[in-house]
Amino acid sequence: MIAVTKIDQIETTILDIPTIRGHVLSMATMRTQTAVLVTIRFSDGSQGIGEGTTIGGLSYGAESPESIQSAIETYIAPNLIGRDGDNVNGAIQLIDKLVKGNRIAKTAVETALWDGLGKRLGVPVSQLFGGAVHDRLPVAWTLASGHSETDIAEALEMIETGRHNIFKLKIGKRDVRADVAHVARIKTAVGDRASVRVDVNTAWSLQDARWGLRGLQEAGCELVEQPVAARCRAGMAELARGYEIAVMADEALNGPEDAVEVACDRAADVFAVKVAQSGGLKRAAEVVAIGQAAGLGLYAGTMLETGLGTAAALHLFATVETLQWGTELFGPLLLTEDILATPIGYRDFCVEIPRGPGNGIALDPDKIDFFRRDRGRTVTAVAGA
Ligand code: MUC
Ligand code: MG
Repeated sequence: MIAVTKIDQIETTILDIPTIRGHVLSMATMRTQTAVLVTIRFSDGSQGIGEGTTIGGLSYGAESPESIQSAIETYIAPNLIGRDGDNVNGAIQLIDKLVKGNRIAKTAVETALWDGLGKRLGVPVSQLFGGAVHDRLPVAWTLASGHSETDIAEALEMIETGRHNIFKLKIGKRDVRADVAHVARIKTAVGDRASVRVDVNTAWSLQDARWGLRGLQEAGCELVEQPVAARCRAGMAELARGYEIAVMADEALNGPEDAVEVACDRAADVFAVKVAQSGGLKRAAEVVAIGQAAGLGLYAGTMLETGLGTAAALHLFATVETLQWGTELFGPLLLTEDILATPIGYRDFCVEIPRGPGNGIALDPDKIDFFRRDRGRTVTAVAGA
């Protein structure tokens, strides 16, 4: 009889880590990033770790760090304890049946399961998804200090040091014409040495967006991310049809079902595929497949995860044949401290895919102790269950 590796224990830990500068988004200014870490212990002594992270508390989406933790502790973990840890698909299907929404909470648990399975098999997570076809990927940086001059200085330094030559500017907080002028100043300063994109995080009305897209494309900006509300698919389709600048869906994409609707409505030229927003690596792979089949461009998005969630995402995106718009998997670089024992490599305008079993990374226990909000909370197998 083959011994089953059971899920014994699931522990969640909230970390609050300061950012290197204020990160000004249309809906919030981030000075701290909060990550929910999940550690799963299996009956053979192995472990898997995962991360569920959102942006700006509840200002970005419906899940908060605290709701992610409580969804895992109250509704997900008790249903997984005692189950086969090697059957990740079985766990995903069970949790999808029992828990609606809560995609980020599901992501944290699912990525820990893949990490555990990869470690037990001695293979990287990318191999569980069919194998990596890249060992590094282009990586954008987000300019979001709130000031054009500071952003320009930051961009020029990134170009000089070979860190980034793709910049995403966070706009939508100011008047649309002031935002266009800000983007034009930065594009003029970087010239042909870098490409410039913007993320409006849903802040514009359709009317604002018409002005905005015209001005942005004249300024040499190549892509606009989620200019209008997530539910405004008809507006996104009008903008995608009406202007040369590429229109990318982000907040509109919560998993494969949304991906089908956005693709059918031609409500974007590009998908920003976020693992957390998709509901995990498997669902993100499905969003990728839908985008590919619909002939859309692909971009690997981020919820500004620490090195842990970033590594998990890198393993999936390393398996994707073409990411026409690259990645923005720079999350660890926005934090004052890296929580990994060995940080992910960023050089030559690229991010390197970590090597080794599972996610190919290890946490630095001192950093975890330092940044944890409170003591780890644990759901353990009940004797006899
Ligand atoms: C978003 O909306 O894409 C990604 C990069 C960044 O700076 O913020 C995020 C969120
Ligand atoms: Mg976005």
